[in-house]
Amino acid sequence: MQRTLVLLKPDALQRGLAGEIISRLEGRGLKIVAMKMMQMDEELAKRLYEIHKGKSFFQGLIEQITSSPIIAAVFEGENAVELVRGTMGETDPALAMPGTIRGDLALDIGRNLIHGADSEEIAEKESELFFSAKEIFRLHP
Ligand code: DAT
Ligand code: MG
Repeated sequence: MQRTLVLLKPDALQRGLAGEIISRLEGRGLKIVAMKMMQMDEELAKRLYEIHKGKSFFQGLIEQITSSPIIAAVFEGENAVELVRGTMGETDPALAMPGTIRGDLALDIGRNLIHGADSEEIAEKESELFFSAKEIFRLHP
């Protein structure tokens, strides 16, 4: 069983798409094991997107993700990292396949609705940025 970090970005909440996105992930068999609504500060955003530091879109990315509240969640399931990434679709909604969250619902690359960790190792690091060990639950104790 794998766990992965998911963020519903500001545009997801502003457009009233949180339920739809969560429903699509649950529909793939993924289960919520942690969830919170919060507004990210610049420090957290820069830690999350550290690997993109120096890229042309970095500043805009930090501004967008801190502009308004998000929902952070940890989803659990077989192959959760890949399953979430596949359900999200490509980074650029113009290239994302129909049937994916971004392909069906996102407007453009700067407003692509959802973040998902892209490896198991990164997922663990990212989950620790948003949740303490006590905030991540076991569904079948
Ligand atoms: P993903 O979110 O699919 O993991 P990423 O890690 O490559 O994509 O980039 C993180 C975010 O940065 C992405 O969701 C949107 C933004 N971004 C990436 N490439 C961009 C670009 N060329 N122009 C504008 N924003 C971009
Ligand atoms: Mg990424």
